[in-house]
Amino acid sequence: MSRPWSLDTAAIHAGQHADPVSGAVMTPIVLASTFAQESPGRHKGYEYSRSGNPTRKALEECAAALEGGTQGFAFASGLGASTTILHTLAPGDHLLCGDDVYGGTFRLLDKVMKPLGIESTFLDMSDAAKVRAALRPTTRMIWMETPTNPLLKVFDIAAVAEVARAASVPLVVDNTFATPFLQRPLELGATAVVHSTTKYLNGHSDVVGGLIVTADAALAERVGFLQNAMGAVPSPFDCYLVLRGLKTLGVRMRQHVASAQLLAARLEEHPAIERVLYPGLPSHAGHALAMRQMKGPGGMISCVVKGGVEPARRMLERLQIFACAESLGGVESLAESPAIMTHASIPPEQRAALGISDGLVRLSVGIEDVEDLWDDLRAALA
Ligand code: P1T
Repeated sequence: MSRPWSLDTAAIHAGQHADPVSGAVMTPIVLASTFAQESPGRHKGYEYSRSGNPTRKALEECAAALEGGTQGFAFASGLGASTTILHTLAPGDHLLCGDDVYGGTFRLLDKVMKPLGIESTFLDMSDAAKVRAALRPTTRMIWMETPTNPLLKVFDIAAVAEVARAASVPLVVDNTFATPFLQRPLELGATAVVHSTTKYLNGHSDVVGGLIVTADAALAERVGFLQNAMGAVPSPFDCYLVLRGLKTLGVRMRQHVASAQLLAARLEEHPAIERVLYPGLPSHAGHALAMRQMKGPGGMISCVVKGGVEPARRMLERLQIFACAESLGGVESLAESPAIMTHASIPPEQRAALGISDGLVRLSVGIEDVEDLWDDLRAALA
């Protein structure tokens, strides 16, 4: 075939082959921790399951195809993936990070990497010139989420990638919120993509996992070494579940986007809501960029409930279909308070400076019937 597979086809077939022994069309879950060698050092490509596992390999190849990279690496959690790629840095290195990131990523940089001698500067990356100005002679990595968690800011990947390229520094994009169906950072010049597969890629809220994908051979070699040397690898069963979830990523994302778009527009009109943050709304500061950079504005909505923390808490208590829970990206709808839950590890002054107010509610719009979801939101806000 001359044309490369579209993402819907790659999600179902890339890295996956009928089992040569039985003909099974689904990737077997190979639970073996170790693999027999014909003679010491002579084997079928697998020695020990931390170093490599056939089920994991299928997931890694599928993820690499979806992101347009050459190599994928699977991890036991999104933070496991982040921790591993951050260990390509050395003491004395500096990292530039987008100012709005998952609370756990902030905590990893501030409480784990900083004591190891890797300092981070957090800044709004809306203006690539400010990113350039913030570079230090010791800057060795630029990191961003877009859309960001939880404020759904949209940053220009190509513009920041150009700054990174000129400085010979890798740009790492956490593509968890967008997924490769909506945004392909490597095509826009990013060096690597990281994911929490816990979210949309698995999509069913029954796995904690992570991924790194890159097309940079030197980085891939280093990450492959660290994956084995640091050992934050996922179980074969979890790899199987993510691989299974990936098959429906396209259909799920189309529904997440359609439903979120409708609910965001209705919430914006609701008298109990002060502000809606959703890249698909013309009122959003990053709307034009999102329309250009993404195939759809995603399934996440953040909104500020009028009156602050107490009305927001009441809303979260009253919701019936939306579960009040951390995480996102599953088929079921979730709602949460970033200030109390996912971003509590960010100091209150910093949260306030960023605009993560106590009345902020983050919605992960699932694929239930959208009118049922709207009735649920309306009743909770009444
Ligand atoms: O939870 P884990 O699989 O380790 O992934 C961490 C992570 C990384 N990047 C982004 C953008 C994330 O949102 C997360 C995890 N986030 C949540 C649990 C949350 O509710 O926001």
